[in-house]
Amino acid sequence: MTLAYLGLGANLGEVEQTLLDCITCLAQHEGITVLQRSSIYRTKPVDTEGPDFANAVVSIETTLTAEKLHEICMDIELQFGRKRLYRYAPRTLDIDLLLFGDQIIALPTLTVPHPRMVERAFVLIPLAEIASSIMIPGYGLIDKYLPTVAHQDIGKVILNDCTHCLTQ
Ligand code: GSY
Repeated sequence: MTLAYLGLGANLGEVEQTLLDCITCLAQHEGITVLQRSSIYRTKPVDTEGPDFANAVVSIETTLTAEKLHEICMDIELQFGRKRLYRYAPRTLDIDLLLFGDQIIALPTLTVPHPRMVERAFVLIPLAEIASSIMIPGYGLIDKYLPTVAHQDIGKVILNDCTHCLTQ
């Protein structure tokens, strides 16, 4: 069993609902147990175009390998209508495998920890909410990176009529 963290993002469509539906979808998968969800945050696009994003991070426990989990995440992105038109196109759903236990993975198709996570408030702030002082393999404690993203524009979303939240 491996404890893993996934970063969720969307900037097309009903973005908050998409993230909640995505979590439901992950939880229905054999070999995946969703443990915690961070708050949902509204964030300005970084290295990409289009409207503001909704972002969140979830922790899961999984019996799957990192490669299989990554494959399932890409399948779910497609189910939610993601089209890879060009590298940084706006997207209906993006699921990033941020951390997979204490593993460091460098495959042609998968790098874990996610290579840009320590530069991004939309990853670090929700991650720190559910895993304060987590150790990022190869990088060190999250605390070291939080001040470096403090200037980035990010705000918590208050969900009013959420019927299937794990935590609000
Ligand atoms: O890597 C996730 C996709 N993505 C995002 C995102 O989820 N949120 C924000 N704010 N900017 C982003 N740029 C990219 S690429």
